[in-house]
Amino acid sequence: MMKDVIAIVLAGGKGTRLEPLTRDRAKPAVPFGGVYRIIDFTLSNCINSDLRKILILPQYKSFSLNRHIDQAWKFLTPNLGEFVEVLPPEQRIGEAWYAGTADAIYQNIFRIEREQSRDTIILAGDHIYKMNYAAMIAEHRRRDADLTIACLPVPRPEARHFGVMYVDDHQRVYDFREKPAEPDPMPGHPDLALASMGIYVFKTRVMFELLLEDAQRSGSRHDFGKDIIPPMLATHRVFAYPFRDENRKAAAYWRDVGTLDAFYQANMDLIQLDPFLNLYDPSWPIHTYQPSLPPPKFVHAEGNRVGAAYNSIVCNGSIVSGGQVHRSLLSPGVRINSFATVEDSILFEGVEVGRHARVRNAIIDKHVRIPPGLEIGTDPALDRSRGLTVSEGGITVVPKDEDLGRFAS
Ligand code: ADQ
Ligand code: ADP
Repeated sequence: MMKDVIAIVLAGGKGTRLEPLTRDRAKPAVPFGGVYRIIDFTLSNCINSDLRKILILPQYKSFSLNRHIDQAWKFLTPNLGEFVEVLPPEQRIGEAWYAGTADAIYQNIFRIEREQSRDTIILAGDHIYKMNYAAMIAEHRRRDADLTIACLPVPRPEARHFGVMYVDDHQRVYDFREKPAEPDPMPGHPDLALASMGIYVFKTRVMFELLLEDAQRSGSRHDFGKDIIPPMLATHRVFAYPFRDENRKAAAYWRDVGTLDAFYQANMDLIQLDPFLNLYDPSWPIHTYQPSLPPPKFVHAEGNRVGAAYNSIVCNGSIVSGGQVHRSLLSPGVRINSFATVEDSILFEGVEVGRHARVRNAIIDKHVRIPPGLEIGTDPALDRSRGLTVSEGGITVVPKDEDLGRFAS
């Protein structure tokens, strides 16, 4: 059944609120969970749902994303009609990028048409969750829907960041408001509102008709939530699909990692004793590219210093030698030297923490060297005065290739 469905992953968000992690990479390409990039979760959902025709539409700074897709996602078999393709916006003169989400798809209509797929599923490349899209597509077909929108209840104050939907007893959507200032509650649940997850299954033919109309309409922002969905409710069959989590935990897990604090927290969620998102479930593997690196090593160094990591994830190529790591995530190729401590932090690939250095409540981007004795994240005001970004939640972020040598004593 999934052979006549094409998946389109929108990967073009600017990711301004994730600065400086998105300074030179697209948001879906930001490293996550040690060995992954954010987009790996959506792409793994596709593969695990047997969707194997995948187009990715990036927009900004897509070099790092392209490289990752090439390295990690080229295992599909073109001979069987399977593909993962990255389609950056046609480079025109000036600033004419994709205008909105609908325009990104409209501009690639010819590529999509070639597949002659019955349905199209539109996904975001920047959410962390596990979902079986095949079940959603089956329900879409059973109802003969023109559009099916995945949704989940969220606390009402948060709902203003989402498209909010109102459904009847048969899950038919009769109202949709993109990011309303005062979202109305769900019937019977005064504290909740029904949020769109930005996951859409369209009958491909209907989607084409709507996109062609929208392209002609003056004043349209060419955005699904603002311009396509609300006017089609009266004329088409639009249904809600309540999110079903494949994570097999009590509470459904879906995170938009759009801010530094949300990104930090979602990473930390992985290292809980009973993690909110389980990476170790063989029935729902998360695929990625992993370079050939030696296994992680823990060294009991000179002066009886134990090198150890507690309640942490430590990736290949890392060496913890005479330093201590607590509640942290060490990506591939990290070095922790003697007398150093790392607590509640995320260290990206190739980070080195010098002797007697201390890292707390921090995100350290690729290849940063923390000089011996330096403290990062122990005093947010000091970090701000050093010109580093400190999130609202008090997480210090050290950008890629930052030279911290000037702060060392
Ligand atoms: P937002 O995520 O705020 O809300 P938007 O900024 O349009 O909406 O982003 C949707 C997805 O498309 C993101 O993955 C983004 O990276 C990507 N994207 C944005 N502009 C793009 C472009 N021009 N080209 C390619 N990709 C682009 C949306 C819906 C809400 C819904 C939330 C759920 O509009 O109704 O509630 O997603 O997170
Ligand atoms: P990531 O840190 O996400 O793994 P890459 O290392 O692939 O990303 O590079 C991300 C971005 O950094 C690229 O888009 C490129 O602009 C910039 N970059 C990487 N290496 C170089 C280089 N040697 N010279 C100039 N720019 C580079």
